[in-house]
Amino acid sequence: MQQTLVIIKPDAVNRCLVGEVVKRFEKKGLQIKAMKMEMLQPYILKEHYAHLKDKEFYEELIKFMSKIPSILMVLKGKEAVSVVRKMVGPTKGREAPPGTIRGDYSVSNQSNVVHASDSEENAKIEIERFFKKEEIYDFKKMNFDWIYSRDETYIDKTKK
Ligand code: IDP
Ligand code: MG
Repeated sequence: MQQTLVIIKPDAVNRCLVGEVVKRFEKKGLQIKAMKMEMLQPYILKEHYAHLKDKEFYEELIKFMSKIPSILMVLKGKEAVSVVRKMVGPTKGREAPPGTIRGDYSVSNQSNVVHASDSEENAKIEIERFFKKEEIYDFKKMNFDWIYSRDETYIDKTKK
């Protein structure tokens, strides 16, 4: 099974959308392995958004993301990275289709409610960036047997 990083961004925290967003991931069947509230500091955000450092909106993005606390989560599930990205939708809120989190709750390019890792490789890097090992809990999710078929859970048992 895969793990992925989700950040419920300051706009969503300020707009009281935390429960709404968490509910969607839980209902989908993803396992919450870690969750915390944190005031993200500019140094870590600069690292996290390094791929955008030449964009004109970069400084503004760092300010927005460090203004008030965010909620950070590690979610686990089969192909969790792409499952979560599909649920989140494309970057720009106005273009994101209804039914996606951004499509339902954002009309902005910047204030788009959630961050989600875009590849398995980046998920690993991002989880390490924001979470200590001991903040991520390893426990058997009771209903995985009902969420996946036998073969899906069997294959993954070897990988954990
Ligand atoms: P992603 O969040 O969908 O992976 P990225 O291109 O990695 O999109 O951009 C990271 C974040 O930068 C976006 O989620 C959004 O908050 C912000 N951003 C992206 N494009 C724009 C823009 O054109 N104007 C303002 N902010 C932007
Ligand atoms: Mg991105």
